[in-house]
Amino acid sequence: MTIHRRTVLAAAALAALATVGASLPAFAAKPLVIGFSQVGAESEWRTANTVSIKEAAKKDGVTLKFADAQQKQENQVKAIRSFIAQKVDVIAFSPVVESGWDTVLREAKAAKIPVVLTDRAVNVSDTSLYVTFIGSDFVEEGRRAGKWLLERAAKTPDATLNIVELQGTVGSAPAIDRKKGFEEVIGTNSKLRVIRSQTGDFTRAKGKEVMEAFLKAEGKKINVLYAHNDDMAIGAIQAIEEAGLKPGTDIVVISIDGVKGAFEAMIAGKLNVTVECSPLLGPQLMQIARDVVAGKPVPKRITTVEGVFPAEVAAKEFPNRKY
Ligand code: GZL
Repeated sequence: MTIHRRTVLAAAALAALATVGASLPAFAAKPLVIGFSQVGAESEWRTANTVSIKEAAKKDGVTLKFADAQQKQENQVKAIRSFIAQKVDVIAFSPVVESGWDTVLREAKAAKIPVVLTDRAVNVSDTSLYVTFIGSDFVEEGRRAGKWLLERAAKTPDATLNIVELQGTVGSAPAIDRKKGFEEVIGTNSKLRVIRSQTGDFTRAKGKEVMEAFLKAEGKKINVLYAHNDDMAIGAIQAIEEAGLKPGTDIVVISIDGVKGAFEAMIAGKLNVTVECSPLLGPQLMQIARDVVAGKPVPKRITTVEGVFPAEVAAKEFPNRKY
């Protein structure tokens, strides 16, 4: 049978189905179109998050319009406006910072395009501007980092521990909340003191640069580094070694994400613990987008389940890591 004849027959079959009000077969439904605005490519975590989303879209037959904002809010706003103009079915994004989204999200609402937040939250006056937020509990991640340090400090109860902190991107939900959770826990022990705190913008390069400044200012007074992500910790580890000190021994190193680079640093004895923050949000995002378009109820908040990985378990756990 020629392709033309097959096409005519298929069209006739669909027309017949349509006339009797039958629902079109799955193969005839147009693919779901999702516009996704990604923060950037600033860290191992972000790269793994992008891979998860792109692979899940491909596997799910979703048409993904993907925009990398290079860590600039104005680029995310432009991308969201472009998705509105293209009349995508769902807009999803990981907001680089918490504030400044009300106007563009109102435009999406006026265009009747549902918005799904992934990874990071937004601060908006009207929470109906987004359908749901899929991501980690960053305050809890900060608490877990603090609890690990409390337990370690209990072994030397009389020692004062001077902590330096590498914060994430200024104004971002993970930076704000990881700081909050960590301080909430270490505040219960007056011997634990944050003596320097500055943003490393979640990158290895900036993490190294700021740690060099911390070491220049405080030197051997530093007992602990708390980094809001593994990439900044890995950059800082280079600075610590270049200063002739032993990361993981002379300076205890605590970080968050749980990327492969962190496990390699723990196995090398240079990092003491990483608190997991899973970037593997792709499959959940595709399912939620389908449910939203189908008009199914979805929870306002979907929190990812995560663990804590001290150096002692790194070698055993490493082969199981997916990012
Ligand atoms: C956390 C994510 C953060 C990671 C960083 O969910 O937003 O951004 O911790 C990444 O590695 O850059």
